[in-house]
Amino acid sequence: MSEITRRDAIKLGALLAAASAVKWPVSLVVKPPEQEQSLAVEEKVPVMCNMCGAGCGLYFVRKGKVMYFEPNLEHPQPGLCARAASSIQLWNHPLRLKKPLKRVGERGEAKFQEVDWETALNEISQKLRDIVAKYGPESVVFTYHDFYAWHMPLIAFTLGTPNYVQHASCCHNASTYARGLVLGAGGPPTADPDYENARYIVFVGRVLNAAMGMVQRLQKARERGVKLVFVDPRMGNAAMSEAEWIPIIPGTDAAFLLSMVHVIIQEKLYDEAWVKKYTNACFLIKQDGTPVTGKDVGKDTTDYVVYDLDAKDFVSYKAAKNPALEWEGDAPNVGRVRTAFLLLRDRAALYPPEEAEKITGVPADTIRRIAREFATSRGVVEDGWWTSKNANDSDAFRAALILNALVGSIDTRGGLYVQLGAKFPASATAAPDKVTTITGGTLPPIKAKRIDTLKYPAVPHVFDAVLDAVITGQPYPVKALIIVGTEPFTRDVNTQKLVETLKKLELVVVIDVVPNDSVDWADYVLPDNVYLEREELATVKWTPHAAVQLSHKVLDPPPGVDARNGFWIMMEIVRRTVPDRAAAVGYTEKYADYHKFEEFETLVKRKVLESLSKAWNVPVEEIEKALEEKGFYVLKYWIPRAGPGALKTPSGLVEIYSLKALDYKDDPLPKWKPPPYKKPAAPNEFYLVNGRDQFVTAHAVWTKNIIFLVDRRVWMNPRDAERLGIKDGDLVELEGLDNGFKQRARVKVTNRVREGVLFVYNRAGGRTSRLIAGEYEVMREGINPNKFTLSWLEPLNGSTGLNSTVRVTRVGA
Ligand SMILES: Nc1nc2c(c(=O)[nH]1)N[C@H]1C(S)=C(S)[C@@H](COP(=O)(O)OP(=O)(O)OC[C@H]3O[C@@H](n4cnc5c(=O)[nH]c(N)nc54)[C@H](O)[C@@H]3O)O[C@H]1N2
Ligand SMILES: Nc1nc2c(c(=O)[nH]1)N[C@H]1C(S)=C(S)[C@@H](COP(=O)(O)OP(=O)(O)OC[C@H]3O[C@@H](n4cnc5c(=O)[nH]c(N)nc54)[C@H](O)[C@@H]3O)O[C@H]1N2
Ligand code: SF4
Ligand SMILES: [Mo]
Repeated sequence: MSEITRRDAIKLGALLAAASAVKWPVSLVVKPPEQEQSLAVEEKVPVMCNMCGAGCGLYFVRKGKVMYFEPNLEHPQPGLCARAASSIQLWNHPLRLKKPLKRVGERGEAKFQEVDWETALNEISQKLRDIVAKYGPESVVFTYHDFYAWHMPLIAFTLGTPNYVQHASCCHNASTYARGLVLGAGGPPTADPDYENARYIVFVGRVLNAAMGMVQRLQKARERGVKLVFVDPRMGNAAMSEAEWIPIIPGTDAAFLLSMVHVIIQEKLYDEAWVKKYTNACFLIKQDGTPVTGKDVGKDTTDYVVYDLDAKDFVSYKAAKNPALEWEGDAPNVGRVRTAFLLLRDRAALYPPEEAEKITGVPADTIRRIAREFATSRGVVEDGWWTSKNANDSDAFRAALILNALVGSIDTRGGLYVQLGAKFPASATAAPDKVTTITGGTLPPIKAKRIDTLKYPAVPHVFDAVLDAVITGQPYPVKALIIVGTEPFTRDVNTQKLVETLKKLELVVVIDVVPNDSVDWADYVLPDNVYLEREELATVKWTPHAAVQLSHKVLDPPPGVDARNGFWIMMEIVRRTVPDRAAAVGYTEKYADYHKFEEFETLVKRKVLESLSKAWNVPVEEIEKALEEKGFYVLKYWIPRAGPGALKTPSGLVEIYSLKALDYKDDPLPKWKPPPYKKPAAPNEFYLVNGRDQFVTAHAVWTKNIIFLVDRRVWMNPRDAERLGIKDGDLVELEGLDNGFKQRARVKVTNRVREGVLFVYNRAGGRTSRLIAGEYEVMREGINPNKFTLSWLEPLNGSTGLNSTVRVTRVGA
């Protein structure tokens, strides 16, 4: 049997409506007409790859029964990497979740019985009704990652909970905090190097084999001879050709980058005019750390003031003709004041290269050379994606942004762009007086505050706060967890605490496509569509331009797989729990009939398109036509300029001295803090770091091509191996220095990892689900590095520490 496409599905819609006894989607799995089996019949439909969070533009091509992908080369972020190419294997994966499952054993035992959708959804909703009645809707938490991220506010607010808590504290919270403080920008794609035009790029803890659009843009820069520097305890694949690798001690990046700041200031290698014009370096700061305003010094303005060397007076920073960068003196009423630049200079002076060498293990001469090369070529320091590694990383990424500011590399050619933003509307917004949804519905306000930002106010999506609430009942109880397309066991810190939480919850639901580790702990497992089986309208992430894209639905689930669209699954759970609220947002009982759901999706899509059309003053039809035919639409092109326009910082400028940090009672300047895990002290104690490469991936680690390419060994430097008498391929046991957790793995001896450091790929191995079977059992081999961690989180932004330290014992050949 073969499957049919969306177009066929539309044609079939009428037929199906007549055959009311037949339930979608099973009935859609039909044999296509004979002539369509011919390779000559070609269909080429744009889709957005979902095999990692990058969302590249692909074409899904079908010639008869042959299906494959091509890159969408005109797309602002053209894709197609090995993970994308293998994604068809997720669709007809032998371990694919096929029917809703209900737990019959203990949590963790993975004993289930198959149930039908009605039973599963009704039982879940019955339980949720009890929980909501007893503890309030806020006791229900959704945790998720990329899948349905846009839909989450609508789903959660309709249920009445503010708690949709993403993966971000384990991903980008450190750099998001930094971007917020220095640039007033948001998550990783909101700023990134202008790769095409870059002259010199410093990557800190980035492998870059993630997000093909970037790799392709970078290729253009490579052809022009850009210099690439990878600061990383291990050498990733991207660092292997025509690049410099700087093996650094884990968790010391802030010291390295601040030392670069020191060299650049000391040797006057910064762009003084740019710094004066586009940053708040000239702001005058009082002894208590707060900025001087006109009012403070008796002027007729509430603006921040600078010292104007021409006027020889305190002048609004907006009006100054010749602001002083290095000025210190007495100001009326406020006493001694100094420019922000002088404070930065003094902070960076704590890290002269010789001192930084002691912290980072990078030779002082190297730090000096990189600083000089970077400044004289007006380079760019990449601002980070997965930056939650040591629970001290936000300072590193603040320093990275300051380095860019010092050389005038923000919103300039070859510098860091600040993304235009597509003005994509939210699916729902919670205002103090009411909730409004994309469908035009309104609901009473959400009373409870988010469980994460109560504890980590600066950046949301800190899952550890959910665990705390489950275990302690504080600040309010959390009783139900719905895990959607994300895997807390390979995602989050502190596995013991996660297990304790999963045992304690009153309801655990997992919505996934394959048996990830948390499936074993679920009361109900609900099989979702893979991305090729649903439509998705989204922004284009990794582009400076404002652009949107449409991923078309190209497949139905294969025979025997009764998967449903996760948006429907969640809306149905919500409707069956709180029918009146669901009706208020336009989601009524008629959508219980799954094949009517497309109407609701179409309504939502229409509203988004109308909103975009209004925001950009482009006809809906024009956007729609482009999305249908090419899969994307560019709303506005970014053009490099001399420096950024008004930023969303308190001053509107690049804030090398962060005024927002003062609101959080945080240090306005970055500094290096030692990471929270125990420092290796004995000869057999190591840092354990982890990361990615082309063949290791979020979402796709399950596909067959990838699974057998992945390296599940622990990388060890030859000198360490020799010292410990360990040979390539030997079996070792790792024991967490902080939590005593033990796990065994084989060693790969390679000089691609710094001495004293071990490296493993995250998500590649150490899988535990009892439902993993057959040749896929190889996924059990190797290490899950997260199991060696405790709840190490940065205050304010909750960025976690996923590196750790371990003791190594050889246990066999
Ligand atoms: N192939 C692939 N691509 C992906 C994904 C995937 O899973 N696989 N996931 C997507 C997602 S969600 C994200 S966030 C991005 C992430 O993409 P990146 O931000 O590029 O993150 P990683 O690829 O994990 O690279 C982490 C690197 O940091 C190094 N490292 C570890 N600790 C330290 C440290 O203390 N200091 C320094 N300087 N380096 C350190 C590791 O050795 C590793 O080489 O990739 C996206 N694309
Ligand atoms: N030690 C360590 N920890 C890390 C990282 C690291 O590099 N090292 N990286 C961190 C980062 S940057 C991130 S983003 C997180 C990522 O962590 P997760 O968000 O957990 O990402 P994945 O591991 O890719 O899990 C994705 C899940 O989605 C499922 N899935 C795939 N397609 C679909 C679909 O269409 N629908 C549904 N419902 N499910 C689907 C997959 O089967 C898988 O279970 O991990 C973080 N944790
Ligand atoms: S980089 Fe990520 S989104 Fe892009 S093609 Fe590869 S897996 Fe897909
Ligand atoms: Mo991530």
